[in-house]
Amino acid sequence: MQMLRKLSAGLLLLAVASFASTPAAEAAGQTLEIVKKRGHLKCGVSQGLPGFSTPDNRGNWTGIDVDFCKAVAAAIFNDADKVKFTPLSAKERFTAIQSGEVDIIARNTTWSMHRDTALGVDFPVVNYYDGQGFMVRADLGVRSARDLDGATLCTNQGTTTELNAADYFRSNGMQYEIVAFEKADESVAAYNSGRCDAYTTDHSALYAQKLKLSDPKAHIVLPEVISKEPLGPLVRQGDAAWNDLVRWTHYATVAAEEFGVTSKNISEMKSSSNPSIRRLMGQDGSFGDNLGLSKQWAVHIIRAVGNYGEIFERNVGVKTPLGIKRGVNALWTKGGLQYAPPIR
Ligand SMILES: N[C@@H](CCC(=O)N[C@@H](CS)C(=O)NCC(=O)O)C(=O)O
Repeated sequence: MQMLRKLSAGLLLLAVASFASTPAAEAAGQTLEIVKKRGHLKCGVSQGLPGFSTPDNRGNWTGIDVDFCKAVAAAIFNDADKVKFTPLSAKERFTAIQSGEVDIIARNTTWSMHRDTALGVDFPVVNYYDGQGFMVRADLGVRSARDLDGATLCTNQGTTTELNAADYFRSNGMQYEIVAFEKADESVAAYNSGRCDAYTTDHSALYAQKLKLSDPKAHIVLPEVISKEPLGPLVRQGDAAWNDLVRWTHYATVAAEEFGVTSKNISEMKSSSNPSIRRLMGQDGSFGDNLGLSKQWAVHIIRAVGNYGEIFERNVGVKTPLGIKRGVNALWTKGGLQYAPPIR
């Protein structure tokens, strides 16, 4: 009995301690209420990655990940500007979400099993399917990653890149050396100055960082994709409603693209008789209410940032300096992986 009492007291203590030590425990299940009360969303982004999250010289942020947070702000406030951006290094990002410093991170972050299960965070959805690659100076004469035996690689600390490189070189019986910097600009500068033979990171980031080199045309991205890097927003673990809101914010933009709803035709689309479009627009059903939002949540998102295709093309597409093709990020109906579960 004594034993049992001790045990249950111990368990209670453990439960209290683990609740108290849960980062921002008071926010569990209440992130949306806290954000609404505060009047803006706190969004963690990169320290500057063109096409994904980058500030201009007046401090205005743009990019796919920036648009993701703007979309969440639009869904909540019908105002895409109600968001404050916090630049975070790759290493800092997990602590920032765990501690409650930000409500969401949209920072070209790979959803991996370790991160999802061991870091107290959740990955609601993938907003950009990517994979790791290499960039080299064209005059190095290397045209395939298989020619990188003995190379020195520049990369960033706290990213998935080091382990992927280790796996790739080991499984191909190749030698390499890696130099990892905390700040992305340090690794770009080191590569630019010739400190490394290759720069390795996500393919999208290679295209982005290439723009920062003194002579971008003198560098090529090698064809190999050596890993899976499903990039997406992350939230603190333990708030399923917030997780839903973030997930469906992305799916609203994908569904809009599937149905041909754009930021330009959204007003006409509101009177569509297509039942799927009517549900997305909040004309039928109570999908917004179920998320704790207004009926027109998706209209607010699409009006502010557009559908997924518009977001992609505006920030990283073939007409931007990054010049990335839709590839695996095309809609599933066009051979890609972007697929929204039904809104019904
Ligand atoms: N997707 C990978 C890599 C993400 C990453 O941080 N990449 C660096 C290298 S390009 C970066 O985004 N730097 C921009 C910055 O730190 O501002 C991960 O989640 O670990």
